[in-house]
This record gives sequence, structure tokens and C-alpha cells, in this order.
Amino acid sequence: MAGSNGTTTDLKSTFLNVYSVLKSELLHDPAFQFTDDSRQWVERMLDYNVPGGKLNRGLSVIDSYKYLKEGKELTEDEVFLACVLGWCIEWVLLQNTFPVLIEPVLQAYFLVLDDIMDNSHTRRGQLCWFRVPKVGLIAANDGVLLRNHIPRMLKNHFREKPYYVDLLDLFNEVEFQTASGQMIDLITTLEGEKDLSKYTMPLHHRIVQYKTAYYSFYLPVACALLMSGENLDKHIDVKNILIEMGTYFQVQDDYLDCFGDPEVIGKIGTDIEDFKCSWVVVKALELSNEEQKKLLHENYGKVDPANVAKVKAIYKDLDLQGVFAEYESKSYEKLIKFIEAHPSKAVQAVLKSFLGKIYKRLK
Ligand code: DMA
Ligand code: MG
Ligand code: MG
Ligand code: MG
Repeated sequence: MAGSNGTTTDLKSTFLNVYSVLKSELLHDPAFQFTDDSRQWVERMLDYNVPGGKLNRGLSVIDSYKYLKEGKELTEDEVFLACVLGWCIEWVLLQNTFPVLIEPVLQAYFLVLDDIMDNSHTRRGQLCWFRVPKVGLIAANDGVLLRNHIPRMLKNHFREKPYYVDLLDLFNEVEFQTASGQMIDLITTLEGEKDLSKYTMPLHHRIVQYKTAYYSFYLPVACALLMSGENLDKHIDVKNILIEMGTYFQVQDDYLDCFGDPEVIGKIGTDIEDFKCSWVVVKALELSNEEQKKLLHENYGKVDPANVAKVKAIYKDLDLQGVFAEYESKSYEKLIKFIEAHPSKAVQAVLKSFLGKIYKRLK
């Protein structure tokens, strides 16, 4: 069992064991009369979409909780419960991916649906779930199922806890923020198609804050805070730092969509084709001259690889890789300053470990 001295590997295997327990509970939920076929479908769908990620978000619930306990050994029961929350977050990711076991589920939920909406091809090095033969738009309902697995898991394991209502409320609020962020991500492209110059940094910031930062960064730490008996209203400063960190994380995602290695990131970028208000195109618009702007307007948002290549050539001329490298180190310095201004050393440790995991990430 992973105690407070457990290595990441111990933690990961503990986490994966908890996944098997949760999966088995979901496959025997007394509220539904499963047949062999339906049980097999859900099992395949969960195995395909939930456990394959980096598990950063999920694992970060356990990590954060340990720091908050300031070195006191966690009981087996505490480790188990932190893992359950972690998986809930990844489940949502399936719509998108972070709180511990509940976090992977949340993540799964968001990602399964995101890939349909973004018309993506691969995720975590395999076909997107909706592209698997015979799945198609059944994936839309699978997204809804994943979303419903979260309150089932929370009920099974947290119903008796004093913070149960706050936990439900937290997941509901964060899900609402994420879905709203996804909505503005999607409807913004309609405006961009009419006039690309509407893509600005404040607009980009608003999209990524809602679609990514709340569920990927605030949620796992907020889960850990609730488990330690904290009142979330007293941690607005932590929330603000995590939102900034989440914004930085999504800028990296935008950058990797264009400049990352698909073999490493496990997905093929579609932001240029999808007309996305990505950090990369917003920066390009800021830095380009009239001629480059005209070329961007003509070539952005088209599926033809020749148009995509022209957009990428402008990005290269503008040295966006260099511009990003500078953004990355500036953001890191700024975040470290924020974190070090926080009064609690335990909270500082949580936030620094989180930041350390994503700084200069390649995937
Ligand atoms: C991610 O946005 C946000 C959610 C809520 C899934 P994205 O479409 O850029 O993510 P990805 O690049 O992983 O498809
Ligand atoms: Mg996407
Ligand atoms: Mg998307
Ligand atoms: Mg992306």
C-alpha cells in the first residue's frame, strides 16, 4: 500500500487497483438490470476511455491530500477515498480528464464528447472512441453514462461524509463551468469564420479558463481540501492560482496541437482545420504584418493540407516556437511568485508539485 513515503509507482498501482474496484461496482449497480451484453459494453467503454491517460489529475488528489496532512501517514482508508475522487475526475475527462478516480472518469466524459465535437482522430495514441467501428454516436450516450457514473461513485463512497453535499456541489459547479467553456470554444469559431480578427487574448483567456482550468486544476485540489475538512470559500487565493496554472496548461495544449509530436502527445492536432481560437493563432495575429494577416485569413480553418501548411509556414516565419518558449518561462516565474506569496507551506507544496509536473511538458 502507498503510505506517505510511497513512490509514484506504488501510488499508480494503488490507483489502478481502485479503478478495478470502482469498475466492478459500476458494473453491478443495483439501479440497473444489466444483461451480459450491456455489462460488456460498459466495461469495454470504461477500459478504453478511463485509465489510459497520464493520470496527473487523479494522482494529484492523493498528492495534494498528503501535503495537506503535512507528513502524517495516510490510513489505507484515506488513500482509497482519495483514489476514488481521483478516478471521478478522469471519468469527466472522458467528456475531458483530472479529481483522483472520479477525476479520470470526469476527464473521460469530457474527452469522449470533445473528440466528437472537435472531429478528432486519435486520443492517447488510439482511435477516438466514436471512431471505433460500431461505436459512432453511441459514444454520445457513453459520454452521458460516464457523467452519471460520477454521482454513483460519490454516493457509494462518500454518502456518510460530512462534506458529501459540498463534494456533489463542487462537481456540479465545475461541470457547469466546463460545459460552458466548451460552448464558448465551439461558438467562437462561428464568429471567427466571419472575422478572424475577433480572436484576441482576452477572448482566448476566457475560453480556456472555463473549459480547462476549473476541472483540470481547481477541482482536484478542491477535492483534497474538502476531504481535509476545509471550507472552500476560505481558499479563493488557491483557486485563483490554480486557474492561472490551468490557463498556462491549456496554452501548452494549444501549442502542442500545432508543434507537438503526435507520437508523443497521442493525438493529431485539428485546431487549424477546426478554426479554433487557439493561443497560437491569436499570437500570430498579434505579431503579423498586413500581408501575413491576409494569408492567415485566407488559409485558416480549412481542411485541405495545403491550406494548413500555409498557416504553419506563417507560424514559422513569426518564430512562434520562440515566442512560446518565452511565454512559458515568464508564466512559470509568475506562478512561482504567486505560490510563494501564499501563507501556508503545505499549500505551497501542493501547488509547486502540480506546477512541476506540467512545466515544459512535451505531452
Ligand atoms: C480541451 O480542449 C477541453 C476540454 C473540456 C476537453 P481541447 O479540445 O483543446 O482538448 P484536446 O486538445 O485534448 O482535444
Ligand atoms: Mg479537442
Ligand atoms: Mg475541444
Ligand atoms: Mg487541444
